Amino acid sequence: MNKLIITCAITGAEVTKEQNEAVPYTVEEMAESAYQAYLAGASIIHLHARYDDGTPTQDKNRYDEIIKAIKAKTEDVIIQVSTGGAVGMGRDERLGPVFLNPEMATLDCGTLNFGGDEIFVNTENDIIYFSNALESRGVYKELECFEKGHIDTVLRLVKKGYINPPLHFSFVLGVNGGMTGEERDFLFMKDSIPSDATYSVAGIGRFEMSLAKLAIIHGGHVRVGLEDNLFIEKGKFASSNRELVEKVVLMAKDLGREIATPAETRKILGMRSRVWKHYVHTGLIE
Ligand code: KMH
Ligand code: ZN
Repeated sequence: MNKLIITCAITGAEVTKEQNEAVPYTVEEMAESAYQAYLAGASIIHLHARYDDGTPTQDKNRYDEIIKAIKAKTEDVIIQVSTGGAVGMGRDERLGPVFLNPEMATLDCGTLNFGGDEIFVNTENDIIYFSNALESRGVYKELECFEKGHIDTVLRLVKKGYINPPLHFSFVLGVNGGMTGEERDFLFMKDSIPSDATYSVAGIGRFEMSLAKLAIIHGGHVRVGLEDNLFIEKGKFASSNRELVEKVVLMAKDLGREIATPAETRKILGMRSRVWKHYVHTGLIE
């Protein structure tokens, strides 16, 4: 079986230090948390920016600081910036980090309730707008699908030429308002994408490790991290992002899957390295 790509979603936009003090906010906390996750086996860091007080931001300058701090510890790791940002942010605000020409970014593929009165808005035109921005800059897309209808949207937009291969999906399951994360949900999602597409699974909360196991068994890839889940086991907080990655690495070892390095990840996903090198050598690109 192919090697396992582990993504670590180190902080997100919603979880707080009040919930788990290991959630990183500052540039140095983010860089260290990303580096430790990388040392444990993560080849991709899914990145949201925060200010020091924890406020989420899509400010490209803040992203630039964080990315540079991570790259100072390891140039190797793949940075995947979020274009989802936080609920309520507008289209252009969310696009901020894309102006850094990052190596990889998320593309959220549909609207969903996000608990309480929150709605995470991704209209068809939003998706097309983000896809154009990413493709025109050569930024590798990860297609975030929170339920099956989002996959159908992607496939429609592929047919119309608005989204182009390579198609790499992320099934984000277990969000309050999205599809849940039972085995049948995972199988339905996995069987709904084209056979030459790749996928990773991000289980929210209690679904994180059960879905990781299913993805490892079925040849998919895995995302873990404090953005998605604050616990290492029922009733026990995770002490770090590294601890969550280590748990997946052990699981993969038990199940006979080797872990992909960043270089192997680039090959498996069909990524080009040109954009990343350009970023590293020149920094901000307007
Ligand atoms: N913070 C969520 C509203 C993404 O990173 O692309 C959206 C999110 C998805 O986290
Ligand atoms: Zn995210």
